[in-house]
Amino acid sequence: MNAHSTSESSEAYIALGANLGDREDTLMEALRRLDESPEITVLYCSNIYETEPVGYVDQPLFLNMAVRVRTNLDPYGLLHVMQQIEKELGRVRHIRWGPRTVDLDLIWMEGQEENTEELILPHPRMEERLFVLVPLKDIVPADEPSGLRTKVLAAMERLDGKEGLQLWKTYSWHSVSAPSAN
Ligand code: PH2
Ligand code: MG
Ligand code: MG
Repeated sequence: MNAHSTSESSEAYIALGANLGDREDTLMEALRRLDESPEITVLYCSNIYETEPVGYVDQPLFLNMAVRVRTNLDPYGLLHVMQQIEKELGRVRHIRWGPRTVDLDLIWMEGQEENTEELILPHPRMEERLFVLVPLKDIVPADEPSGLRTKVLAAMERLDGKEGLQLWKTYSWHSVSAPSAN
């Protein structure tokens, strides 16, 4: 237990993106490290999509995916683990929305709303980004109690065709040590 541990676990969704180096390898390493964190279990992974850069457009194509985790950490504890993984995998921040080895964004967490300098939940731009919504759609169940799936589908419809995105690899999660991809 640490200061950010809670007695009950909850589910959270994390979006991942990479556009420098061996992108797929970096995403897999990030998943492995998340799952190896003592208080985080990766439950489901989306497919991997190759996406055109949004925001700052003069940069390489991204690979994007999303994962659903279960954790005993509170939102800040989870965020700190994610930031540590970004750091370990060599992320250097140069340009806002610019190229990155790996980016982990906390998108949504069961029962949590935050609005601080450090963290806004749900993620304020999730509904504007197909590269977040399309992977989420793969892993948010229809019966998710807060209606997240309906929100994702409605936002996707509004954005239809506005961002370049294509399936890169179908992916199904079994265990990190033996990812099954085809
Ligand atoms: N991340 C950004 C800015 N632009 N574009 C794509 N396609 N994918 C991303 O993950 C991404 C982006 C800021 O984090
Ligand atoms: Mg981001
Ligand atoms: Mg980020």
